[in-house]
Amino acid sequence: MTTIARSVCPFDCPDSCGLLVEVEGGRAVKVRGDPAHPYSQGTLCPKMNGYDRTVHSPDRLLHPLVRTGRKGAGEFRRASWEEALRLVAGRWKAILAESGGEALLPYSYAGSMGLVQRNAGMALFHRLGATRLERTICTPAQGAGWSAVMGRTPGPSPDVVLDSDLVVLWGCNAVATSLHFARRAQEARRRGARVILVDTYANHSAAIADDVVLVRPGADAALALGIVHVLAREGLADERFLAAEAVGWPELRARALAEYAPEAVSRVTGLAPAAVEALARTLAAARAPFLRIGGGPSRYGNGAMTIRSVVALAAVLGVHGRKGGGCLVSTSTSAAFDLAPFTGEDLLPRPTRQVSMNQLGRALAELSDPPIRAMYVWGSNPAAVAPDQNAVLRGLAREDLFLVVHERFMTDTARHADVVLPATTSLEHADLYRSYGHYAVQRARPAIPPLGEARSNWDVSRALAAAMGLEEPLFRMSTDEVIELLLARAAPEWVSAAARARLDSGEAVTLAPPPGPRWRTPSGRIELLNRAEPEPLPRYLPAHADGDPLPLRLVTAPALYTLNSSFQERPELREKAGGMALQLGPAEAARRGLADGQRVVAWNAVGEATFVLRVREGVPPGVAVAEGVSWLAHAPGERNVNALTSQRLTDQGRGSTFYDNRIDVRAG
Ligand SMILES: Nc1nc2c(c(=O)[nH]1)N[C@H]1C(S)=C(S)[C@@H](COP(=O)(O)OP(=O)(O)OC[C@H]3O[C@@H](n4cnc5c(=O)[nH]c(N)nc54)[C@H](O)[C@@H]3O)O[C@H]1N2
Ligand SMILES: Nc1nc2c(c(=O)[nH]1)N[C@H]1C(S)=C(S)[C@@H](COP(=O)(O)OP(=O)(O)OC[C@H]3O[C@@H](n4cnc5c(=O)[nH]c(N)nc54)[C@H](O)[C@@H]3O)O[C@H]1N2
Ligand code: SF4
Ligand SMILES: [Mo]
Repeated sequence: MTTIARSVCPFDCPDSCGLLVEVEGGRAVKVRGDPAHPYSQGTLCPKMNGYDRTVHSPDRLLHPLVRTGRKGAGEFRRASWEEALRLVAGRWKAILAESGGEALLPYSYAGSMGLVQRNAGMALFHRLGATRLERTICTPAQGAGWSAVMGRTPGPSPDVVLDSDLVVLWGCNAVATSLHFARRAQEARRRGARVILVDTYANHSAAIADDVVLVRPGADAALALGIVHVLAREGLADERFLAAEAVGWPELRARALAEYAPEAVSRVTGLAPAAVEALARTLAAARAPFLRIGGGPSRYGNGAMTIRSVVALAAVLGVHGRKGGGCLVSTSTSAAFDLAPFTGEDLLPRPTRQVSMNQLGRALAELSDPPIRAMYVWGSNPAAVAPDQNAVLRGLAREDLFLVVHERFMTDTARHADVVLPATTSLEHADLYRSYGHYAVQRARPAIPPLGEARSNWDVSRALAAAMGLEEPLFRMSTDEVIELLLARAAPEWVSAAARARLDSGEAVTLAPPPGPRWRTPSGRIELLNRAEPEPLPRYLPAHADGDPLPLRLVTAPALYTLNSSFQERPELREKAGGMALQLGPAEAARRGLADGQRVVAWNAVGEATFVLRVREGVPPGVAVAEGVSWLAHAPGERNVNALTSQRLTDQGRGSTFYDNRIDVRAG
């Protein structure tokens, strides 16, 4: 007999698609899109079509494991949960007694985006007084750039774009990373809109664009301000909108006119002055431009200022005042929920030290008083995804580091563990999902029972709390009770009683930002000038790699068939992805005597990695592109692209700078 369960895609993707899971005899036999989901409307990306093969993969971890070989060798024996929990609690207690709580480092990110499973370890580690992790690997600089101009103004609904006549994908490979936004952009295009891609190379989204504008990596602030210059000079800014809704236009205008003439911008961006002028005129001529700003331009030493400059440009165009116009960085569903009763900051004995997840290598090597002696990883694969891989791997291989990893698969991180704990997939546990790309939220119940002895993040957290002798009532709550708590504490102006009832029935519910001032900034207007910022006006700042000596800027963008290091358990997706590739344009390849398909080594001061070379027209001179972060087991040189990325941080938000590095390439 086949039953059908509703669920939600748990991955770190703006789409948070609705799923229908066909279940037979406790197995998920097919996963497809839920036509009733208001945003994804029944379609899934190629990764999630086939999620049943991830869930029932022969490589799933099904039992706790204890290390038998040397660190990182991947030799383990099976253990019971009881033994594993006793072992972990015993070691933690000894370390806490000798060195204090800060010797413990939890490391987690977005394996699951569910509010419960994503935050499941927080209360436990707060209670233990552990070192705190700054969860800043993704796009904190993007958020900082938005809020410098827009404060807490909610992002627009992505559906607005359907009425736009000019869609700009600005550093956003929507076809790969937000498929259902790409579909809306295509729908707008069918209705007559023009689509422009502003990126560092012709990525998969070039296929849905009318124009592709290639800008030098890290130079978008100069481009945005150059466009502002042309708008100001030619009287094309939306003066009426600016006079009514913004502060600081005279100041921004003066700066743009003085410093960002197309000729000056050309030197920084690599775009001809005429191209900057043409783009400005196209934007100004549109009735309702919609700018979708991706995370790409924010992952640089100047990332926050770059996003701030593009968000300021959107205001100068007056996009917010028009039907179909808008500027979407992310949506604002996080404001609907109060996680504090669950994450338990109040359990912290004192404000403990914080470590950036972008500087894990440094933390494991350099921290003292106390050094990090134990690490607990869940929902993340730092051996593959964190920058400066050699430093991370050196740290994880430390014989004196007690490493516990809670995982679905034997990742490169899990391989280094002393104790591996098996994790459920999203079909095996309950959760509450919000989205950062639209406004629908949904509650999911388990579709199938846990495989083997796998346990969810929250269940393991509770079990560890019990093994440590912690008695707070929170640690006795079931997952459903936590979901009830989060829903009960949800802001009523976001989640009404009627919405709540629909959520309980498993439906996806589209929330609306509560009524409030149009611009949620201190001045009540859009802040082109913001004196509370370290710099009152947007400007172009150099990126870190501008000072590096090597010739190629390395863009390490997301891949189509993987999501960060996830989905590599699936041979058919690996085959489609075609291996770990480095893309160069024909001129850069020829200059080095390199040919398509050959093995190459990319190198810089941080490290080196081996790739297969792909020679592609869409990659401009001075740029190299590597899509995706491979499992090291599938990497020809046992290092992936993150052996080439650095631990340097963004200008604001202490974010990652994954795209802000230079390399050179030689035959491998
Ligand atoms: N298939 C797939 N989907 C994913 C992911 C994945 O890895 N694969 N990752 C998920 C995650 S964690 C996130 S955060 C989201 C969003 O993931 P993001 O990383 O925010 O992805 P995009 O918004 O597509 O932005 C990447 C694009 O920015 C471009 N870019 C890089 N530097 C610059 C620059 O200086 N200027 C300009 N104009 N463009 C630049 C890159 O070339 C690339 O095309 O996607 C999620 N979805
Ligand atoms: N070079 C380069 N590096 C990057 C990026 C890039 O663009 N370029 N992108 C960066 C970005 S934007 C991000 S957000 C980070 C993401 O980094 P991570 O959040 O570490 O993402 P994943 O690689 O998907 O790893 C998630 C892991 O969680 C596991 N998992 C899934 N569900 C569960 C669960 O319910 N419980 C437990 N315990 N485990 C689970 C999965 O098996 C997987 O191994 O990577 C960053 N790294
Ligand atoms: S598009 Fe994103 S949210 Fe939708 S199924 Fe694919 S990974 Fe999941
Ligand atoms: Mo991310």
